Amino acid sequence: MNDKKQFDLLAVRIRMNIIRQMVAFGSGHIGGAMSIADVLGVLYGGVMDVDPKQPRREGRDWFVLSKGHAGPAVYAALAARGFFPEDVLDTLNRPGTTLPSHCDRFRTPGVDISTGSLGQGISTAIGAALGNRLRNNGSTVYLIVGDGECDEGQIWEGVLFAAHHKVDNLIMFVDYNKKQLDGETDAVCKLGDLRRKLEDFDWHAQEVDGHDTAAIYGAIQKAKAERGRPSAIVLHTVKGKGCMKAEDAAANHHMTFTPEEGEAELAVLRRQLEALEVEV
Ligand SMILES: Cc1ncc(C[n+]2csc(CCOP(=O)(O)OP(=O)(O)O)c2C)c(N)n1
Repeated sequence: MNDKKQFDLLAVRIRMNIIRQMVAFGSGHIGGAMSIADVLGVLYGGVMDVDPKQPRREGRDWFVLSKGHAGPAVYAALAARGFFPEDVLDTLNRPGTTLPSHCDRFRTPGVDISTGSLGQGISTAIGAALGNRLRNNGSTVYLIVGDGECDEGQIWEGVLFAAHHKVDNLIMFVDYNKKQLDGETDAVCKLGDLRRKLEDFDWHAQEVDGHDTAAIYGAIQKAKAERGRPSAIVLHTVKGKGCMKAEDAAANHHMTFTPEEGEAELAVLRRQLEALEVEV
C-alpha cells in the first residue's frame, strides 16, 4: 500500500507513543528513537507483511533494530499496530516489563531479534535472511543500523558478507542523523559518502530524506525490485526529529522528561495528527 497520509499518521502516532514512554519512565533514548519514526511509519504502515495476531507467522517479513537502544520507537509502532495494548507503553523499563529499553525477542510480541550491542544486528539480520531464503518463504528482512553504529567493524564484515552471498531479501536502512552518543558522527569517526561506500561494497544503495515518507516508500519499492544483491537506503535524518526539547539540544542522545514537558510535546504532535486526520 502506498498511502503517504497513512504513513504520516502512523509516524505521528509513533512519535506520540515515544514521548509517552519517555514521560512514563522519566527519561530515555529520545534522539535516535524520534529520527526513525518516519521509516517505521512506512514499514509498519503498509510495507511489511506482519500480523499482530500471529507475530511469529512463518513467511512474515522480519524487522531488526540493530541500534537496539531506540527500542521505544519500535514499541511505539507495535502498540499502534495492535501487537499489544498501548497502556503497556507506560511500563517501559520497569521491573517485569515486556518492554525493556533495548529490544528483546523473548519479551515483546513483534520483536524478531534481540539487539543492544551495536554492530550485532546486521549479522543476525543476515542470518535470518539466509534462513528465510533457504525456506523459500518470500520474507524480506528490514534492518535499521545507526550512523554511529557504523563505526563498528562488524557492520562492514556484514556488508561484505551479504554482498558475497547475494542476500537480496535484506534491506538495510542507515539512520544517518549525523550524531552518536558523544557528539557529531563526523567528529568521532568520519563516515563520508555512505551511499558510495556501500555501492563500492557491491550493494544496491540509495539515499533519501529520512523524514519524507513518500521518498522512503519509493526507495523501498526500488530495493525490492533489485535482485542478486542486498539493498541499502541511507536515510538523511535529524536526531530528535519532532521533539522540540531534543531538536533544540546539542546533546540529545538520552534525555529526561517531566510530565509537563511531555504534555507540551504531545500538544504539538496532537495538532499534527488532527491536521492529517482532516486531510484524510
Ligand atoms: C558495542 C556497543 N558499544 C557501545 C554501546 C553504547 N552505545 C549505545 S548508543 C551509542 C551510540 C550509537 O550511535 P548511533 O548508532 O548513531 O545511534 P543514534 O544516534 O541514532 O541513537 C553507543 C556508543 C553499545 N550499545 N554497544
